[in-house]
Amino acid sequence: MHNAEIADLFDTLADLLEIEDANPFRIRAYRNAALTIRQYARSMKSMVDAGEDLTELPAIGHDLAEKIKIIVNTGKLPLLEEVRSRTPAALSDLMAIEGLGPKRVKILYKALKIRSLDDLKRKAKSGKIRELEGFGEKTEAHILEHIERYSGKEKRVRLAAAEEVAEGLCAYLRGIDGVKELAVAGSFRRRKETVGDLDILVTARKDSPVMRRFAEFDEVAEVTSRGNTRSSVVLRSGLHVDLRVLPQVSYGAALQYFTGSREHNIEVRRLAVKKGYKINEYGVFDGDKRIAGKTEKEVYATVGLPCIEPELRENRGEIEAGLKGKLPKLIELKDIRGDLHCHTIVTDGRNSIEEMALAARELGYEYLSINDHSRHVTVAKGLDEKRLRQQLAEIDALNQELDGITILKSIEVDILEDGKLDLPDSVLRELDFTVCAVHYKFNLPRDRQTERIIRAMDNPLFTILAHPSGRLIDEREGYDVDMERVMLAAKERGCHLEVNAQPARLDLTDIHCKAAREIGLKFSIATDSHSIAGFANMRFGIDQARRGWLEAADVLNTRSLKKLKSALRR
Ligand code: DGT
Ligand code: CA
Ligand code: CA
Repeated sequence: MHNAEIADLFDTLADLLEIEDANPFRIRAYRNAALTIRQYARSMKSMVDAGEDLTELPAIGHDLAEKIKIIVNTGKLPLLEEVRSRTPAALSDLMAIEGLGPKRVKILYKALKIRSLDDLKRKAKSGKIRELEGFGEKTEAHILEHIERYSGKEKRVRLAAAEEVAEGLCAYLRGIDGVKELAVAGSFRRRKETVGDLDILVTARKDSPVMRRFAEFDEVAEVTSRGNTRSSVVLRSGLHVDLRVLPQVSYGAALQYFTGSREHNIEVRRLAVKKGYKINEYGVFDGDKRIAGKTEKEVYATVGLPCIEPELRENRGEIEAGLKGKLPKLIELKDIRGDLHCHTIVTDGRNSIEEMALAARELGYEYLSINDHSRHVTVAKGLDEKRLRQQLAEIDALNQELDGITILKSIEVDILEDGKLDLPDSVLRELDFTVCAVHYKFNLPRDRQTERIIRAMDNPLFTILAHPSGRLIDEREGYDVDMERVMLAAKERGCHLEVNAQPARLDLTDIHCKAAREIGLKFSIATDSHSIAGFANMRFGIDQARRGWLEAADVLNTRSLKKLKSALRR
């Protein structure tokens, strides 16, 4: 049992109890325990095996310590089984729908008596969902779309996890005799935060055994279909993979078609039809004549478009922008000059300030800010004023000593429930800038959560709002907040937003990123690293930012140190 699995059990328990209207304090206790366990550096199992006292961990009392022991020893949480036995099994299916947390599932369960996905689908189709408070037409459409997807029983996988699987598989396929070109298309290529399945395209010599060998890949659990040009398998990890073998003349057309999104392709086809052409995965045709197909670029050119970056292909305005020659020049990883959010061993990280700084220098960064937690957050050892000052002195000393990297003084300071920041202005004023975050009281009503954040921004020492929605992909819904109001308030006050690059966060979302850019906000793309290994996540933040149409100029940490400092001043 890994910590993440133990944490999942407690989170599931909390979700079900919330649906049952159990005591909110109890629910909170289980959620806090899950949080502690998930981010704890040592494994619960090793601590239990060594007979260590788990009650020393934050948020873990005797009762929870006992439950953890039972989980470690039996793999099960009896209380969860009990609660499960008295609630419909479909509740966890409902909860698995993106955007439906316990709060909304509870409403569906209580108000509409929904007991299964089929129930939900029927009610959504008859327009009953939109009438519920806090739902609306958009959510209803979203729910339907997801049920259709889930009915193929595929589970969405985080991009970073899919990538690990894809790397091994692609290396294997590339090594097969006669394979020429290979690409992973679909949502993976669009760098969507989760993928439903992998869509792999290859071109190969006629006699290549690629199809046979694909089915023989080590990690294949089941071959669901097999043909000469297309096969599908399910891997042991649960990920579905489609492989298509294409003629070279169609490679670009297929890449375009299978990269999608479907919504984007519909618009591209509309343009082709307007010009009297036919477009499909084999090429663009004028009558019987293929006029494009080898490369994506020539496919787009036939409909009067430049080659649109895969991350933009969501039919969110890229077609219009492309026709007008107004596509953004998207940010790239190499534009990044430093990281503006990381933790050290002083709070819940694993490395010292110096180790973090040296690793950042190794990456070619000009600067790195240190953003340990303030005291209110549930991690142990949050900084108070005195310990923050000690850290600042250490940073001064390191800056004297180290060449080639500047350590910036910062913090990840909690936004308290009343909108105050967790440390006095007198010490915050000594920092280069602040990163401010909501870590608790996720369940405030929308208005109060929104007010809380805006009040915090009223403080002129507030610089960047960290992981603005608070969601964890696949684990936890964000808090309920009016993001547009938060964005407008940030703009008015000269505050900035973070694009958190942790694969489980990717927060801001792509859509919010784009909206914020349109408002004129600036962004920090930051890894929130808890060890030097975490810096490698920057590229996932870049992916998300690109999906949000960001250019280098929109992003603070593409600037030189001097320009960064002036941009961070309010
Ligand atoms: P996913 O797998 O759910 O994360 O999302 P995608 O975008 O990878 O979707 P998938 O795997 O169903 O199909 C891959 C691409 O193939 C999709 O983005 C667009 C294209 N495609 C699939 N079916 C259709 C279709 O019926 N019409 C059009 N125009 N394109 C399609
Ligand atoms: Ca796919
Ligand atoms: Ca597919």
